[in-house]
Amino acid sequence: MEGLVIKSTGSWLEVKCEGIDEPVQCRIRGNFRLKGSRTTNPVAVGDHVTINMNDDGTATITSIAERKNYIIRKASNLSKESQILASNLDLAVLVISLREPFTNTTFIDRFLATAEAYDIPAVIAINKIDLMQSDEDKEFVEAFRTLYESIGYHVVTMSATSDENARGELLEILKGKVSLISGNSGVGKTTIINLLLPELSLKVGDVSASHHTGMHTTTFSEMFPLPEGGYVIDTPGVKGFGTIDFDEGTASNYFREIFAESKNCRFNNCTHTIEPGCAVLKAVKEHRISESRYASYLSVLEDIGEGKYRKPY
Ligand SMILES: Nc1nc2c(ncn2[C@@H]2O[C@H](COP(=O)(O)OP(=O)(O)O)[C@@H](O)[C@H]2O)c(=O)[nH]1
Ligand SMILES: [Mg+2]
Ligand SMILES: [Zn+2]
Repeated sequence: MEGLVIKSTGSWLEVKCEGIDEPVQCRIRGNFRLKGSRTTNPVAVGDHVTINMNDDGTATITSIAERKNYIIRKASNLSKESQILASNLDLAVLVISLREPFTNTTFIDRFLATAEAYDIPAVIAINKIDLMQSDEDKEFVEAFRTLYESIGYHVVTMSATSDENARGELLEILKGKVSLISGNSGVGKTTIINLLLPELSLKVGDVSASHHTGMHTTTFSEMFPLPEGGYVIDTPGVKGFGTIDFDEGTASNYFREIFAESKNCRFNNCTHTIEPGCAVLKAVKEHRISESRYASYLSVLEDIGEGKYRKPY
């Protein structure tokens, strides 16, 4: 039988199968190992698996389908092993707010770059738009939208607490997809998840509360089904995606407009910092690439210099 892993607690995995209402409790076959994998969990939320039913109603996972993408975090700071948080994501939604709190562009751009590196389409949801009602604030929101739309990102504005259409507008984007909801603390993620999953609202609260205590030992991740089809993912203790192995040579590949412009640089290995004939520097000077985006790119380079972006594998 085939199914989708919707919850992982380490030793037990819940698998949703077509035609069965309740998820099936599964274990992994003892000798099950992914070739070459250095992850602590061979099967993750979002995996498509084949299971064999046991007599007691539980089942054994016997194989896992190839993943189209996945997100990981290192099992611990010192560990070389990493944990797969979720796989086969269709979308990463970055929830931000421009007031209470203000999400800075460095955070946004790093998130978007990481999503590019993981090969996951990203959408920016500007929440708390009800706090941005003066002419000046409205202009700021539009400038923000224009910046990210010009790079090719889908931007939605919303108010999770005061706009009756917010749920419907979000569903347009989320329906039928497996989506990760991310963003800084306080921007409204929990409010949004409760809006999307009214019947599960208590449960969502419980789960996130338990994450604080049992982060590394209990639940890895969970997918919540949308009544309209699709799933939203709640991953414990993850603000964004964690680290990724950016390196000096490839970091610019994940900044779309910088990557596009870099094809015109004189040198193939241009880092777009001091090189003569750098098309990226020229584009920044001529305001075709935004200064804030370029600053975010530089901040990634600086981290590489300090070794903050270690290889996660
Ligand atoms: N004004 C305003 N407040 C909001 C909105 N969405 C959420 N909030 C409030 O922001 C605070 C943080 O929300 P929460 O969902 O806990 O954020 P999280 O940390 O991202 O999960 C709560 O007091 C919410 O009521 C919004 O659209 N407008
Ligand atoms: Mg929250
Ligand atoms: Zn260059």
